[in-house]
Amino acid sequence: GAAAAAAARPKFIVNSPNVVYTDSEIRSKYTYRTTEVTEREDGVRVATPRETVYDFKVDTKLPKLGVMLVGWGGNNGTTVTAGIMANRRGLVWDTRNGSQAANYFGSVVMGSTLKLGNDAKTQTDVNIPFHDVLPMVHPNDFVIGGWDISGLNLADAMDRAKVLEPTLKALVRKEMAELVPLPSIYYPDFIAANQEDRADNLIPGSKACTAHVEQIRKDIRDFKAANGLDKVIVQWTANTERFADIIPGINDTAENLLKAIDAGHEEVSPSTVFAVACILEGAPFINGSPQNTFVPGAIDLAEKHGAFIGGDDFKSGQTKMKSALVDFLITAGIKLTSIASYNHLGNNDGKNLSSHRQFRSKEISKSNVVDDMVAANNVLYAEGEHPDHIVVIKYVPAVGDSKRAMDEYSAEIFLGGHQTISITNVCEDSLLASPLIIDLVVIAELMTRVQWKLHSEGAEAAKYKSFHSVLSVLSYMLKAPLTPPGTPVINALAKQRAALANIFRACVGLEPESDMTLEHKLF
Ligand code: NAI
Ligand code: DG6
Repeated sequence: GAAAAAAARPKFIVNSPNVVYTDSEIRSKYTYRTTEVTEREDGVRVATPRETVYDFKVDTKLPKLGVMLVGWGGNNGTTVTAGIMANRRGLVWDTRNGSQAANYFGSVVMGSTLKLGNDAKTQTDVNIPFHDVLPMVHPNDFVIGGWDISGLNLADAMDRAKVLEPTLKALVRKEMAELVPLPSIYYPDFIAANQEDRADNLIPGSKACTAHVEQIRKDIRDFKAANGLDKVIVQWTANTERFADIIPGINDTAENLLKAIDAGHEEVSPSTVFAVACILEGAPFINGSPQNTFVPGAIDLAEKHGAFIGGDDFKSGQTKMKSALVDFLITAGIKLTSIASYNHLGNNDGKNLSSHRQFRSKEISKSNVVDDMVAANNVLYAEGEHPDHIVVIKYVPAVGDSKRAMDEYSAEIFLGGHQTISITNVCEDSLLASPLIIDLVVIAELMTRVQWKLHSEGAEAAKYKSFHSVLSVLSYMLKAPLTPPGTPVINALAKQRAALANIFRACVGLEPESDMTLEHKLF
């Protein structure tokens, strides 16, 4: 609300000639250092340090921010909404283990810190909340709305989800009951047939059309106007859809995609229609499910409109662990030889994924997450060699939202020895995903306020531009990170987090955190 109106006061000041603070901006001059590698004729590699000097500019005025969720009445939608309400109101509720206060555990932005530097006197680390590195919207200030093909109000929908403690539900019930999802678009072929009985809140029409795009755009504009918002970010947390076929002439270019929608082509999914509407409306759109919402035509359209998109598929539990553990094993020089990942869960997501085509989308996003780590280690793996990797998901209604994930990793160690690691991960799926939904919104919003130019382009304000439309900086939160066409995908969790932290450090003119700590080694 009111807190969001003024430019946020920085929580620390960078004392450097390269950093300038104005009433509405932080400007920094930043030298990006890389290493260029070439190969000589005799096969010897030559590594040459390179420098590029950038100017960054961050608009420090925080917008009044709207968040619209597609699939608002689902387990994630209701949980994140109630969770933010609980935090905003500072709620404390009774549980069988005593009283529990609202918190933002599991959110990188709200629950983690980063090292700012060393204390001048003691040389010990000074850590700050991640949220303070740059001015970021506080999730308590989000205005939340959205769409669902099920018309239940959010109080009844949270009962259906069976995620939250009854004592917490009692405290938010009245406010939740006032929230009712907008009707949505439903093309039955894209989600499991077993979802049909909840589809009672629909915009008429069962295939893509321009009227659907226009209705969603209007919904965004109306939500913005009704709540006096400066900006809206839209996130798909609706059912996993099947993959759409990529068809030349239909969804391969922006122009063809728009024509295909207009012609009612059956291969355009609801999530792509939402993406197109958001791109045309200038609302950043993030896909939290695994399907290929961002067909080439959608990416092309985003680039043409300079609109921000991000995806795919929240990386919450098993895969997050995998992208940390596999990175550890392979960078430790241990040869991972197989991963067998079993999941069973009993929520509506599990029900939808019990249908083969929707499972296949999830199988793909869960399976590609180790490729970059394997490819990077040409000591352990020959060209094209890959560990065995299987992903199994089964629907077991009785366990509800409490997802069970069981993983067995096997590896080859010194002199032909074997190491087998088994992990069982049990937790409420939506309590892991909700903080990611928050992080994706906060970071995507921040990225709309960051601009850059080459320092050599001079002081002209007009030269500043935005980051690429595809926000790969969101990769940490996503299982199958979408990256600008032709650029590498990074799945390793530590690298993803370092990119996030170091890009934000660069925006305030600080060097990346190298973890060399020479100050504690050379004296
Ligand atoms: P859910 O099934 O409880 O919620 C999905 C909601 O989307 C339902 O309320 C459904 O009625 C609605 N819906 C379906 N099609 C729609 C459409 N075209 N327009 C508007 N609403 C529509 O599922 P949950 O657990 O909330 O998960 C949501 C998505 O997030 C799933 O695709 C899931 O695979 C994905 N995801 C969840 C993670 C987690 O940890 N919970 C992690 C990674 C991804
Ligand atoms: C079964 O795996 C259901 C899925 O929707 C997952 O729970 C979700 O994708 C989370 O995946 P992960 O691998 O990050 O735990």
